[in-house]
Amino acid sequence: MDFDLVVRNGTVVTASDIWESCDIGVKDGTIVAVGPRLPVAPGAQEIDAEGAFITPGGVDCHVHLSQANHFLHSLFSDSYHEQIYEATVGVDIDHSVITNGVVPDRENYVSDTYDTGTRSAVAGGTTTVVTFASQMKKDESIIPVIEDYHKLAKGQSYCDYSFHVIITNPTPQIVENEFPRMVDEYGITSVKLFMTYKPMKLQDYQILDLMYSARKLGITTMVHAENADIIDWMTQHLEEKLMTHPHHHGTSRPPIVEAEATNRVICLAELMDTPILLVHISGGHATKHIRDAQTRLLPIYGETCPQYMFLLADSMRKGDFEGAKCVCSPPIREDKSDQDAIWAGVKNGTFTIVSSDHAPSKYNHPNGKQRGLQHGNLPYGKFHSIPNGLPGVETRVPLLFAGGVLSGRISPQKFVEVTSTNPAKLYGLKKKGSIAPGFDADLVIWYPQANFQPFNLTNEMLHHAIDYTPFEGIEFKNWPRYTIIRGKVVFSHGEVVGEMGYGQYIRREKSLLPGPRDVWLSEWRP
Ligand code: DUC
Ligand code: ZN
Ligand code: ZN
Repeated sequence: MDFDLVVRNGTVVTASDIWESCDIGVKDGTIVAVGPRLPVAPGAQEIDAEGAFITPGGVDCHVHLSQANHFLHSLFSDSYHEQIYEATVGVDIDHSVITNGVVPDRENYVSDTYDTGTRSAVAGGTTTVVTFASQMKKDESIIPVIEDYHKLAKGQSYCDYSFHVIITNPTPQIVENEFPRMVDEYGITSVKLFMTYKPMKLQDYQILDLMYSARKLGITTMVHAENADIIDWMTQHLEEKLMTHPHHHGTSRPPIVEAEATNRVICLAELMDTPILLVHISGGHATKHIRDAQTRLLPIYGETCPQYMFLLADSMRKGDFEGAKCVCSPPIREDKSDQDAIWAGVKNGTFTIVSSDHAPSKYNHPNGKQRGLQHGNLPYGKFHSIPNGLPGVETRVPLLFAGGVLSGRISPQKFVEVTSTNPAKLYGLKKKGSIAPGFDADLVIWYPQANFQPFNLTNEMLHHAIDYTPFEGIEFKNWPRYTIIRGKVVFSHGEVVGEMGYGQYIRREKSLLPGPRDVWLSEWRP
């Protein structure tokens, strides 16, 4: 048969099945055959998987790239400090330091751009990322924002990519006129809203405005659910008691903060009969609200992240300030019972997807985590000034594989479902997320288990532009040996061998998962 590439003798895993001694035939970047002992014409490239697992390339649908400056700064803990509000609201993202997608002065840039972030992605077995284009000025049209992100990403990406749009002000102009263009012209079928952070948060009324239009257009709404007022109130009162060490970021946002907002937005979605995804869920209480809604057959989806599965709040207690490395929102939880509930939610299907929420800022950078030390002279700084977020795009897939599958917590099929198949289905990436004829040949070939020498992760092993990893020291019992995108090897034996610019922009379809049900809470209809 006329293949360009044949991957031989793998243990091929999909979200439903495992086939041993299986070959995969690829032509023009697409999988065209899956089966034992495929016949190969001379000239085709062959890769021997030596019996190892082959899984679909990772699809990470929660990645922040080139959002460094004002965006990350606006993700301070919800401070009541008006000067921070004023410093961030209404300010455009400072893209001026990026020229044609490139940061000339990498040392001085605080986060990952499309080149470094996607290089890191492929080195960890992720073949598609969906990143965020963010409306920052309150009255900003989203069309130039989308164009802006296209310029940042074009020619810069090692893997395939698409965008969600963050909406900070759903004006009638945006939801009625620009949402249809977003879907039709740009192939963007999802938006994210925040219920917290002063510069970003929407009132319930605005959330309904957004959902009304999202429902009509088949858009999936992603929600950052935390109760802003509780966080503000707690932050102020903790500060008065000088309880500002990084770990008090968690004190200011106990699980009920997430649970209340999760329940509230589920109610809004039920009223509007529209599908939502609760992003980066961290606690058992919120997980239960999502589970209950799903049991009532509402189209409510859940996302969690490796930091909530593998870390606990003691990671924020390290040293005077080192805990800042693990400050993210929602916070990593104190109680093992929350972590257990997250794992249970992955196993029982409450969590549709596991994403990285890669939203890094450097630790040793004045505009990175060190901002937390800039106010007052406390050795442990102030948690509310620490930019929120962690790096994790490279570690997500290997962590779930090693710490999930190889440790016996989840099956290989469940691993594929939450890291690849479901993200692709939820966000309308029709040719991604499985190993079957017609799908893009996006593959991860793992090491044969018997040959793999376990190692403890250090940041130097990673390919991002960030000076730390929150997963430092964790043992990995396997790692992607090859990452293949559309039939081309882009990562092999620890080396990124793909080219910047190989990654393509992917226009997305509407979600392939269940949507509106036409079930209403009153006589009202949209
Ligand atoms: N929300 C995100 O989705 N990412 C980074 C921080 C945050 O609050
Ligand atoms: Zn968020
Ligand atoms: Zn995020």
